[in-house]
Amino acid sequence: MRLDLITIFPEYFAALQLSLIGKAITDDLVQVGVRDLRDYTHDVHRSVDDTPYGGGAGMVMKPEPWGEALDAVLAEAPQRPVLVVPSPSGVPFNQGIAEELSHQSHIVFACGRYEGIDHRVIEWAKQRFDVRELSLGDYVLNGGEVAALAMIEAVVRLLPGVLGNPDSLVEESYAVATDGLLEYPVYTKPASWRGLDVPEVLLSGHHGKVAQWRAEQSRNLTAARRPDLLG
Ligand code: 6SD
Repeated sequence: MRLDLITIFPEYFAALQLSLIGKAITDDLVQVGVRDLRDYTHDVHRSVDDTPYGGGAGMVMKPEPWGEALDAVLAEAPQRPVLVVPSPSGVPFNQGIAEELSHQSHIVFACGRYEGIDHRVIEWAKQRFDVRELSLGDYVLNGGEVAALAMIEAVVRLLPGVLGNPDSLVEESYAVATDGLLEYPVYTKPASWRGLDVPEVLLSGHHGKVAQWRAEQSRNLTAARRPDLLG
């Protein structure tokens, strides 16, 4: 999988070198290109923003640097890429979308700042990319970088060979995606810690009772925290 990131803060993506994603890059399961949007400007100030038509607060990202940066990505793209545009007005990102994106060969992330990107960039891009405007959640970030990092982590860990133990993928799709319930609580040694004991059933070695207890915990947690997930 190829990932291209367009941003005015390339340093955010240094974090991709860490942990499992860093290993996936080292192992060449993922190729990452980070482009500084200011490299596609031509004025001395390397301006990427301007005042909004129609007035209002804040600044809007100018279309020209975006056009040139996206042209540069397309010039090296063998096929029509996906363009993910993180936005609080996007479709809510979830495990199902992460799974879909994990089957793509080339994803480009357009990380906006200020009040967003001139809308003509999105309109133009629809002719050349499969554009996905995606929201990380109902809160406002300062830009698309943190949202892109979260989405990349959710996608890359699904690629074959990235997770050490693929059993954890099966268990978790049972817990969060397929079944649609929240994860039951987990424990490790010691069996007693600061006066708090691990639930007896987990020490019993009775696999049927353990499974039953976990299912009940999942159901109760989901009812309390995410009643919207229950049928
Ligand atoms: C202006 C952005 C891009 C600003 C964002 C995405 C979500 N879920 N919250 N906030 C966001 C994305 C904010 O560029």
